Amino acid sequence: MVKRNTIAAISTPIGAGGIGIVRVSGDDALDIVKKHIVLLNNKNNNEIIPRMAHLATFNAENFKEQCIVIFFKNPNSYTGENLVEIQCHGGVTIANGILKTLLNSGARLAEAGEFTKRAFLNGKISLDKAEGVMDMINAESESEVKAGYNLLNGELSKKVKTLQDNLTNLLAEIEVALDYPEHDIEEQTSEHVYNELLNIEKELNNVLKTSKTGLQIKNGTRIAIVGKPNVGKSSLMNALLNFDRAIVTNIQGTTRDVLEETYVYNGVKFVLIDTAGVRESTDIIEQMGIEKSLKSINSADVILFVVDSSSELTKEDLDICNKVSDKNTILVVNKTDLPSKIDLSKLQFKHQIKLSALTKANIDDLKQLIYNLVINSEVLQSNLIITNERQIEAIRNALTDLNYAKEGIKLNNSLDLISIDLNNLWNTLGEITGTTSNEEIINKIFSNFCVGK
Ligand SMILES: Nc1nc2c(ncn2[C@@H]2O[C@H](COP(=O)(O)OP(=O)(O)OP(=O)(O)O)[C@@H](O)[C@H]2O)c(=O)[nH]1
Ligand SMILES: [Mg+2]
Repeated sequence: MVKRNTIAAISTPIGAGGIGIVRVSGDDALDIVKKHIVLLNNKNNNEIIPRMAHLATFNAENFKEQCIVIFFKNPNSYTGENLVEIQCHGGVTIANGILKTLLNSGARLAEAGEFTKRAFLNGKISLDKAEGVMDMINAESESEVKAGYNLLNGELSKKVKTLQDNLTNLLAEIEVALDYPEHDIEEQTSEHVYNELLNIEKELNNVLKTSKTGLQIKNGTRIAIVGKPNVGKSSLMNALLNFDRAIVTNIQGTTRDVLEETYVYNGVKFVLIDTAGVRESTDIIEQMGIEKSLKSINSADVILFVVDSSSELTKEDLDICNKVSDKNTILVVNKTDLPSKIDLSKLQFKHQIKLSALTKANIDDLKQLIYNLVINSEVLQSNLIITNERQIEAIRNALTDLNYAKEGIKLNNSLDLISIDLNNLWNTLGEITGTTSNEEIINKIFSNFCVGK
């Protein structure tokens, strides 16, 4: 293992809380911590036994603290190095004081994500697993936690490893064919390699297919609420969120700017976008708002086209209808608590719901309808969903290399050349798990992690 200097950081959020954790990792981690602690139960001559929780007094520069010290001896630790965790009382000052004392005793402050980066560099964790950890920490919904956990659990790593092993076998097969030209099995070998490449392609495409749902899980499905003024768009936003986020009045043109807010339904994140009511207007501010409303129609995954059931349809409704009819639209017939005056025959939409934003009747049905419309529950149940842009890109690159290899075989290239293509593919697959990634990429990925992780 490469000798690296010892790093320290606070791993818990800064603020009042039950406990705070300061982590120290590196060859000298235990020696540095030992300078400042006295074990309270000194049966073993102040000896710190790995993986045992020791109650200790920590003598910080300007105060004393009672804490729990746990030592993980290399290589059996998160980072693969000697690692000490000091669990102190929560709050801003205590953990900071302990950290400061350690920094003045030979440790240096860890960079963002440096503990996990060391885990990666020491072979404890692959890049996709590390990204899984980060996805879990940043998750805003349970489906993101699940997807992150599956990465951490090695679902992607295992798949990549199997594909790489397949390639290794093919390379060995080519080697044999080249070593024994008298057996005349080149053509047969090429054909076998081609068929195996088709299998690998299928596997990669299956993984890639999950990324549509994966990105929806990560970024949230964008739902634009559109309609003419006063039909109850902002009321619908508030009803879906279950709190008063948007201003509601009976004045037409109340909403001027685009408002965004997130909600989670069935463990999946949705981003609601309330927009200004679309109509002809001479008011310059309102015009700008309306322009944004029209733009959001094009950028949303789902459109809730809201009409008011208590009044007759107008030209404004029909104009908006034309703009949303070729999109993924749900017709929302609002204000059903009032007597109906609307003739819906002019509005033909595959998905339609009648509700009242005021009484909240059928609001949950709308949430379910949106969910069913955009979430592929089969993918959601599967144990591997790709949510990460870098991983998606790496899989795409592997598919490009694979295509290149296939083309080579079709052109009757020699087995020598085919073996070069297979090697390239093997390396590109390695970028998914990080085994063949360059330092610059690795540094960039870990710099997005938080300090202390
Ligand atoms: N009876 C009844 N009134 C509603 C319902 N939904 C909204 N309203 C009323 O309709 C009026 C307009 O509601 P908003 O939510 O501000 O309408 P909007 O579509 O956002 O209007 P703009 O922002 O002007 O485009 C308010 O007085 C609401 O209380 C409903 O389901 N039933
Ligand atoms: Mg509004």
